[in-house]
Amino acid sequence: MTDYRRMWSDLNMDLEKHDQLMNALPLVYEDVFLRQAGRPRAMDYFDSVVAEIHSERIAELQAHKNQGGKICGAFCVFVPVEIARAAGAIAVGLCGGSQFWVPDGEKVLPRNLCPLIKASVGARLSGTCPYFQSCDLLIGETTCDGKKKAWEVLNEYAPVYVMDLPQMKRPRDLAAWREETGLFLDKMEELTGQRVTAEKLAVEIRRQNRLRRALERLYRARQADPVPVSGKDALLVTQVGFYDDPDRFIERTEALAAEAEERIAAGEGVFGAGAPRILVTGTPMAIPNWKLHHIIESAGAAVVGEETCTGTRFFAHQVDEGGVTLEEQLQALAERYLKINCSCFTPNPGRIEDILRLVGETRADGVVYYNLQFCHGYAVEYHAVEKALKERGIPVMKVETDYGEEDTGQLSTRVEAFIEMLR
Ligand code: BJ8
Repeated sequence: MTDYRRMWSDLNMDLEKHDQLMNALPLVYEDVFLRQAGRPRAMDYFDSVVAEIHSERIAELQAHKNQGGKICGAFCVFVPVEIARAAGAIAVGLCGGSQFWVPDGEKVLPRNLCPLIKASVGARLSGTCPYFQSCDLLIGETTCDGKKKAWEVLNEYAPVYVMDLPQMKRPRDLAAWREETGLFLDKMEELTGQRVTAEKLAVEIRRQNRLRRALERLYRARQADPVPVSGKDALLVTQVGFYDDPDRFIERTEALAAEAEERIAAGEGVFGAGAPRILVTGTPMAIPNWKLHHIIESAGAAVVGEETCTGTRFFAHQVDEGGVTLEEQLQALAERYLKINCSCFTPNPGRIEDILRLVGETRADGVVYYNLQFCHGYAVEYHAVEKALKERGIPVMKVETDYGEEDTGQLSTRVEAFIEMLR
């Protein structure tokens, strides 16, 4: 038995089923990523992270645990990872993006539920995700109804702590979220047995701000024409940012952004100058969900930005670094996180403002509204987004899909027609 198989076995994983999952990945990855022409050299690192997705990073998590450290897993960009890290824990993102996990999720959840939720729960139930198996605590949150209720089911299999996110953005909601942020700090201290000091929290606030800035630098590079990095590669980078070692990730993302800037200076790109430019907005795309980007870019358009939680909602806005006391830092954290414009808020005008601004910044020719099936919040919010875009003459199309491949042909036809219209 190789060391990694022993590690997975020690994590109580279903090795046979896990083999099935991992056997499919290299083929898909080659088709979606490695066949792209003219990729930046700095993408090699992210390719290697995916190649070792269930081995090297998991070994790092286990080394942390062997030294008495704790691991916590989150499903939403509202969870302030700075606090978990300041308490000595490693935080990883756990959202499931694979159809492989959906059938196991459907054993305990309704079939007519968002695939992200079914896959996330299925990943835990199937014993095939070493990130889930490594976690000492799962962090849920009260965003959409599906997730909120799924925590109750998931809690039968692993301990879940739920953060209560307000659904409006009034001053009293910010006060409630500030209080919730403090309770999360208490919970993290209880989990790890370590005190969160203002000094430690300041270090983690600066670290996560650097990580956001690195992603933002890459995002800005994509505003050039020709675009120096594909949307698929940029999406992959953000997905990796949810579970990689943060310092290493910052270094490698900055290297990629620097290479992208060199390409811009040299007039080089991965698509020809003048290729149609698409802004994607909507529900998150958890790894390995690359379906829509692959369809768009296979049709010859470049995805130049994502107004999603695996895009700008992950890295927009810095936490104010001026806080000296824990009180001030918690307030700054609460304020930054409550700026995220998820459709679970009502009303949610900030998201429309963001989309309009991003269309301008990215010089997008059109918008593709990505809606995971049965995600009602984003589905209903399409009405207001479509209205705002149409009023300004910005073409938009809505894509509602799941993780399956059955509709790929039909979606490709629709996307191709949309892109043809943009040309
Ligand atoms: S902040 S988008 S990560 S909640 S797609 S599970 S909303 S039914 S993932 Fe999300 Fe946080 Fe909001 Fe972002 Fe529900 Fe919709 Fe599924 Fe979703």
